[in-house]
Amino acid sequence: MSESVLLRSQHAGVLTLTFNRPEKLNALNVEMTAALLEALEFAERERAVRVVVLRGSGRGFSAGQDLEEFFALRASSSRFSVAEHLRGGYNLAVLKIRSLEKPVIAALNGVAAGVGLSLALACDLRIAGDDAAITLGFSKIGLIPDGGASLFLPLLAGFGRGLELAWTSDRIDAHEAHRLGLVNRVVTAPTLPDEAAAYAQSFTGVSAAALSLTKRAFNRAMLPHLAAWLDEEARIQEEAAAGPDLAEGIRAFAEKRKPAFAR
Ligand code: T3D
Repeated sequence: MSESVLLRSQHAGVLTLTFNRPEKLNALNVEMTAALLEALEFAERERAVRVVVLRGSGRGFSAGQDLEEFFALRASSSRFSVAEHLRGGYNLAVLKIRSLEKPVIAALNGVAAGVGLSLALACDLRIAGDDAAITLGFSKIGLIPDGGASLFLPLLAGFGRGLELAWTSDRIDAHEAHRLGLVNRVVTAPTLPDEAAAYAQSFTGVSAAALSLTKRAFNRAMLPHLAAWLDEEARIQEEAAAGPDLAEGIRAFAEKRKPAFAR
């Protein structure tokens, strides 16, 4: 039997979920997204789970949507809709991360890109190894930041810097991400697993009611229209995906060259 694409481990109130497709830099596919949703639902139900940590195995957190799978899905049916793909997968995961009334912490090792980064930005807190590298990546394939990144990125980094990162897909390191407010803490790369566990553990000593009600209050204050925005973001992504740049962007990625966009 093949190993699970999402590993679960639970210790002293902390549920750790590990993206596990290291050979693909933990690129997200339908199976992994479904497993993530199921694990978040488990975390919601299970009283013994006080904090959730999301991490990646191997040398990265996640490289975003699996472009090979995405290409195959698009090719498999003329009725394939990017908006529906987002609404039925990543957007549900983002909504679940936000509605889960327990801290959800992303532990960033190596690269976080595309919708992998979006999921990290939707988490409550982020701790990064000093080997972490962040890149939006969407613009390189003619897309807009999705999975809530068009909201969480400007919220955390500010409008101008967020827009610049989204447009350029510039790769920034952990210290720059910290300076911009995209991550809460930076630790040396080898210590990340232990530091993330200790960080998560520290919240098990805080009143669970205070944690959950504070998260609810922040959500209501800052993200009152999250569900509606994710829906609209998906609609705009559909528009982006309808142009010729997406196909060229994906081809260029597969051929390991720079894209040559038509316009
Ligand atoms: O409907 C919808 O859901 C649309 C939603 C889209 C959401 C998105 O996430 S769009 C953005 C998708 N992600 C990207 O465009 C990022 C693509 N990856 C990269 O740009 C680079 O891999 C990284 C900057 C992330 C890391 O670069 P590097 O040099 O450290 O690693 P690498 O050599 O490029 O990648 C290592 C392997 O992982 C490589 O495979 P190989 O050649 O060794 O067999 C590479 O092809 C594979 N890989 C990396 N990213 C993806 C991937 N395979 C599939 N999908 C990927 N996203």
